[in-house]
Amino acid sequence: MLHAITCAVSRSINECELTHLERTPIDLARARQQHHAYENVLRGLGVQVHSLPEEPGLPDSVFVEDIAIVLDECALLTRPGAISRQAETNSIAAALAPYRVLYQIQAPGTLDGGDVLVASQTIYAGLSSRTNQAAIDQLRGFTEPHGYTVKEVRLSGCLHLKSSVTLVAANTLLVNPAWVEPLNFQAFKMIEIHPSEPYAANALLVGACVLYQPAFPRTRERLESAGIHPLLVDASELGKAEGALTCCSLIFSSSSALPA
Ligand code: CIR
Repeated sequence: MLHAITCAVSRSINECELTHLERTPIDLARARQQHHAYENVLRGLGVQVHSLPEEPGLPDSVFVEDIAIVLDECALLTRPGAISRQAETNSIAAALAPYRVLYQIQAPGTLDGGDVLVASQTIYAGLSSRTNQAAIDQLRGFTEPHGYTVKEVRLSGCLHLKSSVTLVAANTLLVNPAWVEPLNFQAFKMIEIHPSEPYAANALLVGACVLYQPAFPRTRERLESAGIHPLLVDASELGKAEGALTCCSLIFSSSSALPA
């Protein structure tokens, strides 16, 4: 069974962190409606959604992906690169504790989960304005004993690694080559986004299904030509907070729970 941790959109979302976007007003009711629809699509796929209550004082807390890396063997709580987000770890630690042994990134390391792409036993970690070398070294230390290999990836022009590349099938990546060098991922089949849709590389793979935003029709055509027919989920309001689809959940399997 797959689980997803989500967190309701904060009433303070209009005070969110922004790095590459100009601030524009976010309609809270619309953002919440889109977020509920996202949760319902996950439920429709048979995922058990653990929807955490709103955090009024944490504007970016809907973007739970940044707060933990959940592997089959353990979970790693991050130390988010934006100071305003560091208290988000408290509720996520409590939500994950029944399912995984927890580790945590320590200072001076900072890491956002959006910079971490797990593909089978390889973990790609983006060096970004949020994720530093000290944290990637710690990530390596926590995960290599479990058989993972951590590969560092350089980014330019985007917030997180998963703004520029995500999995759309076990062996296929959707990539924006303007933001990340595709040669980093030579083991994969690669679909490039349409250059007119720079934010189009963030898709959410859940089991064998791909969730995708209707805002990127030209890239969607490329997915469909490759035999990938996504379920459409609109996250345009959260996009104004520089979030996308992967950011809004932590998805993991319960088959590897804590040792008895
Ligand atoms: C931030 O800047 O931290 C939030 N406003 C957006 C985070 C989006 N998260 C993600 O892409 N994983």
